[in-house]
This record gives sequence, C-alpha cells and structure tokens, in this order.
Amino acid sequence: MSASAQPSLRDEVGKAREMALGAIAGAADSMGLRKVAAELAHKQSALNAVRAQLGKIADASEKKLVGQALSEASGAIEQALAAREAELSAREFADQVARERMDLTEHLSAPQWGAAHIVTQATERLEDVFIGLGFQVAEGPEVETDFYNFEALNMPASHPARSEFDTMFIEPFSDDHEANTVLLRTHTSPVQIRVMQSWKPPIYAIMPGRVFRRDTPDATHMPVFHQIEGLVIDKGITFAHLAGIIEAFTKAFFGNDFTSRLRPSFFPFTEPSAEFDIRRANGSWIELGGCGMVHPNVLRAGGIDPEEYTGFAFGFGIDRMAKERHAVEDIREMYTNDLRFLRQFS
Ligand code: FA5
Repeated sequence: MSASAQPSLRDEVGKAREMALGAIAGAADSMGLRKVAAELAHKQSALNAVRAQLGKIADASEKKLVGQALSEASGAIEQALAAREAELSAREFADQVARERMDLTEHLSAPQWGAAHIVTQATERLEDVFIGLGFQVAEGPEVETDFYNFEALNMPASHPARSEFDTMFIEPFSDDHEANTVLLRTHTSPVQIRVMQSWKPPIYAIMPGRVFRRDTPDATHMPVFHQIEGLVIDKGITFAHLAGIIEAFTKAFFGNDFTSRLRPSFFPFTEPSAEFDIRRANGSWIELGGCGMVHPNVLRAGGIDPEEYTGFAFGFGIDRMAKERHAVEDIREMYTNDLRFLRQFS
C-alpha cells in the first residue's frame, strides 16, 4: 500500500488484482466464470487501464515496479481462473451425473416376479395332457374369413346357426374380400379346416387360441375368451373313441375324482353332436364344450375323402376350465388385472 495521498498505480494494480480474484472466486458456475474472464480481458478493465498508462510513467524504477506488479497480477489472475474453471466444471459434471443417474439397483433390491396368467397356465397344462395322449399342437389366425369360420364348417351364408355366434366383422383389408366376410374368429373350429388342408391323415391335433364374440360380460361370459379345439382324423374312428378321449382328458386335467358325460346336442360341423359336461366335487355338472363326429361336408372342405376317413372334433372354453379349476366365482375377475387376485395363482 502506498503511503501517499494520491493512490499510486501500484495500489491500483493491487486493488484491481483483489477485485479480479474476488470476482473469480464469486463466479457461481462456468458460464459466470466465462463472463468474468471476458470482462477481465476487456481493454477497459482496471488492470488494462493501468497497463495503458505504463508508458507515461517517467520514473524508470517506478515503471519497472508497476510493470512487475502488473505481470504478477496477470499471472495470479490466470492461475485463479484456471483453478476455478477446473473446480466448477468438476462440480457441474458431478451434478449432471447425479441428475442423469439411473438407479438400477432399485430393481435388484426388491424383485417383483411375474407369473403366467391362469388362462395361460391352463392352456399349457391342456397342451401337456393332450401331447401325453399323442396329439400335436397347431395354431391359426385370429382374423379369419367367412369361409373358414362358417362356410367350410357346413354353415353356408344365411344358415340359421350363424346367428348363434355373435360375430365381430372387420373392414376388409384388400379388394379380394367383400364387406362382412372378414371377421374375428368366433371359435377355434376354423383351425380344423386349416389343419386338414395342410396335414395328411392320420391327424391328432389340438388348437388352442383366442376367440371373439359380441357377448355381454357376465359371471360366465367374456367377449374375448379362449378355446381349445381337438381334431382326430384316421381310419375307423368312432364316437366311442371320442367318449374315451374326453374321459381320459377329464381325469388327467381335473383329477381322478372327476367324470365326464356327453349330452346330445347340435353343431352344423359335427354329426352326431354332443355337449360335454364334467361333474364337480359337489356332484353338480358344468358344461365345458361341444364335440361330435366331423361332418362329411367338413371333411370334404378340408380336402379329405369321407369314404376313406372318419374323425371327431371337440372345442372347450379354456377360461371356464381355469375358473372351475381354481374355484373362481366370476370369470370377469380373471381379467381385472388386480395383482392381489392374480398373485393367488403364481
Ligand atoms: C363352439 O364354439 C364350437 N366350435 C365347439 C365345437 C367344436 C363343437 C368342435 C363341436 C366340435 P360353443 O359356442 O358352445 O361351441 O362354445 C364352446 C365353449 O366355449 C362353451 O361350452 C364355453 O365353455 C365356451 N364359451 C362360449 N362362449 C363363451 C364366452 N362368452 N365366454 C367364455 N367362454 C365361452
């Protein structure tokens, strides 16, 4: 510090240096620091103002001392800028990493295991049982044509049985189809035709899948549900084989205490036809599906000679079977996605 009344240029350098160091220390972030650095580099900055006067100092030794003070101040400022820059950018990087951090350990510390839905579990068990009985699994499309869903199954246009399937039609996706000929399949029976057309007898096939009807949901009905279709085509197949397979399946799937019965019924695609019921533990009966001997017209539509081969087919509701197996009161509960309900069966 100068003792004279007039502040010397060295004092000004000292003050400017302190101010600069203070501004550098006070910069809150890299952007603020860049602003400070730009102000210090400006030709009107306090230090540059002194530098501009250096040439006017007459006293050589004073000029030297001011020059020295200036270069020391510049060096100190440069160092302070670099140190603060390093400090701020390290802090900003750490902040960014913290902000963008993905906490993957959260999942590890509290695992939530999913499980197959009870309809999936039932389908897999059904497949196992039928594979054990010598069947193969086949699948068909959910979007079907009128031909496979009705016509090839002995239900020509205007057949009264069509109205029993409350069908959901969809807009034809190409000019090849007329209106009301493309639909969401109302049962898995169309897959029978597809299998007959692409496999050669003997055929022992099951065909599980999702089906659609304009049914109002209630305790035993859903508009989207699941069926499993069975088809056997071989030489000399009779109704007795059908009854035998149904009974073998009932015991394998539900247990030895269960038994099955067939009641006369009607389906256009089977003749004779039957409804298949199983007896619950309390002695009451529940209807699971339909079955019968494949109608000769259906064999022909599938490209099979009815003089040479006979066969049987069946179709059960999988959702109703899962409902029975797990004593679920209302089929709708299976589709509420309530985890408390679903976890009971995992
Ligand atoms: C049929 O769908 C025939 N295709 C079954 C068949 C196949 C008969 C082969 C002969 C030969 P049905 O409409 O009865 O038949 O349906 C079969 C089963 O699907 C019913 O017994 C029932 O278990 C189930 N089911 C029918 N509608 C619903 C629904 N809205 N919700 C849940 N399950 C249903």
